[in-house]
Amino acid sequence: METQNFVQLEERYGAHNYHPLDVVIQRGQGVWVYDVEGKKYLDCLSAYSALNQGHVHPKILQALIEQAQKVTLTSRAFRNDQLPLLYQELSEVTGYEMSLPMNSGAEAVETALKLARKWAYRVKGVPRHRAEVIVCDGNFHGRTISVVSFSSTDLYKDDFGPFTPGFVSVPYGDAGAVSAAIGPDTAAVMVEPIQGESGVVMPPDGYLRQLAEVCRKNNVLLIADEIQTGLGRTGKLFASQHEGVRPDMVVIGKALSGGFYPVSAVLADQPLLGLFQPGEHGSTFGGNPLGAAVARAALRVIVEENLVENAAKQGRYFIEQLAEIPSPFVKEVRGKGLLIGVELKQTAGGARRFCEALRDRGILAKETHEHVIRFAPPLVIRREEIDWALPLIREVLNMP
Ligand code: IF1
Repeated sequence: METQNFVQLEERYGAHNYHPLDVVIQRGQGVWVYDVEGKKYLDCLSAYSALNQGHVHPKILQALIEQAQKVTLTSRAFRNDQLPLLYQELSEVTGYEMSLPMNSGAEAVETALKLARKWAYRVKGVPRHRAEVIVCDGNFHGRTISVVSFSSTDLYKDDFGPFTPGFVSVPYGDAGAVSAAIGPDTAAVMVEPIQGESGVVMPPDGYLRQLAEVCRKNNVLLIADEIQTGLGRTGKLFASQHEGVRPDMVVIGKALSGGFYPVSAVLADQPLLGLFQPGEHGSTFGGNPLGAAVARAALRVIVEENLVENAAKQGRYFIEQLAEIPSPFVKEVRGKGLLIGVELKQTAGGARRFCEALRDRGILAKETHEHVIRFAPPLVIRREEIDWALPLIREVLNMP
């Protein structure tokens, strides 16, 4: 079957909650994917940073196959021999004492919010059902009803009320606004160190450090959503580390499984994660042995292959080179590590047509927020692959 047949089937039988580029991927390896017509593309999206280790990483594949042949799911009614090792290895790699495994990012965000509320009632002494969480305008934390309750994007939210109360949104990048929004019932502040969906929006230097300080002073938890920025993407294991900040809770997902299988987690120390009592929270698949084995291998690859360092190094080069491309359309090139946004001027006519032109030349990138092209290749990318892409990107940024 050809591309158009797959597109037609999808349009006919699938819900239309996406508007994908018309490329039908059949196989992937490392930074490359191949479509059903055998055409090769450099993946510059990495499934929104879930593929930091590259497509079908052989070590993660091996772990998946081996575990799938043994046992895949036990439920948490019983214990399995993979989850304890994942707990231990996550703790060693991240420096947090404990973790709680879920599946999708949104579920892990919900988990962090539940824990923050529980902490507010049981430790801080907030009156029951009054806890508030401060979030930021332009946030993206997932698609569940509670999470879209505090979205500032109409498209994600408008038709899906009634909403979950208990959230206050303040401008992103303004620690003073957070400080002013804190009251006696504030449980937590939840923030993305860089806003991915909003168009790779980088807060001013010092923002996260100031937030951490404001939170500490006011006995409020700091929750970092590192689902997209974490696990090496920005050139540190966590983006919060660029400012030397250690949030009370870190939420991770996406690359925790190297793109094989949904695995997410909340990381925190014992005084916080120890608050959950049996029965209060859970998931059928969360912490299953297949996901745990995959996550263990995915973490090992990040460490053993020095992907954090490579993201820093290649990211510096990629951003530098992109910034040097002369183009009538580019307003700004920004990013950290391999999370890069090229913001176009209004006169460019939107980023979509540039992404389509990139696809035609063998580069897969996705527009975000209409005017930003996001470049976020797998962290295994090498300089020669960036050098292959640069002239093509240059050509596209100079189309009529
Ligand atoms: C989609 C965007 C990226 C996330 C952060 C939580 C989640 C995400 C910081 C939820 C998910 C996704 C999901 C995907 C597109 C995507 C995205 F363009 F919408 F904004 F990455 F930039 N926190 N991000 O970025 O994780 O439940 O999806 O596992 O189509 O919704 P999830």
